[in-house]
Amino acid sequence: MRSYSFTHAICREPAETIASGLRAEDHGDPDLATMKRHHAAYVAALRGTGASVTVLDPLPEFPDSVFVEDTALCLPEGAIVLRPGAPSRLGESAAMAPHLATLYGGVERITGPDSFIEGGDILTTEREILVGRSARTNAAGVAELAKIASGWGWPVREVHTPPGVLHFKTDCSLMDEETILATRRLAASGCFEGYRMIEVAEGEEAAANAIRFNGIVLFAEGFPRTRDSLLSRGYDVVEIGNSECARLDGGMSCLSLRFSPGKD
Ligand code: CIR
Repeated sequence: MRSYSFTHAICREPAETIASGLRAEDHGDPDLATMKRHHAAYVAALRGTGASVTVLDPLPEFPDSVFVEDTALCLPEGAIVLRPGAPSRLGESAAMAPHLATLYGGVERITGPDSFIEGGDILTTEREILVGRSARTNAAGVAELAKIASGWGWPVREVHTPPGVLHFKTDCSLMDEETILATRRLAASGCFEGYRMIEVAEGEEAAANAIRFNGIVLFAEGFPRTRDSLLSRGYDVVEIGNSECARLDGGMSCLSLRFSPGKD
């Protein structure tokens, strides 16, 4: 399954400047030592599936650089280096590009000066790529991405990230080739027609940002009703502490790029 079977992942250690990371609302600064502990558990869970996981050195000049997902879209056919819409994060993509170029033998890039797109707004399913327009991802960014990905045979569908929500995937995740976990507000928008839906429990909206990675679902700790609903459907759920990333609007998907270079 190309949408959740992966041979590789890339993560980046949180930097000592993490407390300067972006956030929509201030709930206090993250604690670096706790975040590092959670990050190590996350990396161990990815590695536990047999994938080769590269952990890059911290980049103190970019406080949000632990959230590597926003820098690129990685497909079996190639990697596309993105242009984050947050000005303080633009340079993170350039720092990621050489690592992807080594693994893929080259990369594509979003280049338009007015094109912005972040990986958190991109959900790759088995049959298509959904991209949510948001405060970070604009029409020009989606159009550039669509041109490259459609050349590789991927349908790209533009959808909308709910107002006030950071990224499209803040509110949804792929569980398997036909199933999506989502908040009620996003599921109600109708963008998942044709998929089987699992709604997160009311009051557990932050549980919607999970990741299916090979045989497991990495899932933020602290959302027991949604966790039990996934367990009862047979998913192998691995809970990971997310208290510190959550202070910066981050979740499970943001912490890795997941891919299988060169498979088609
Ligand atoms: C930001 O606001 O850009 C970071 N503090 C959080 C990024 C989370 N990334 C993601 O969900 N893909």
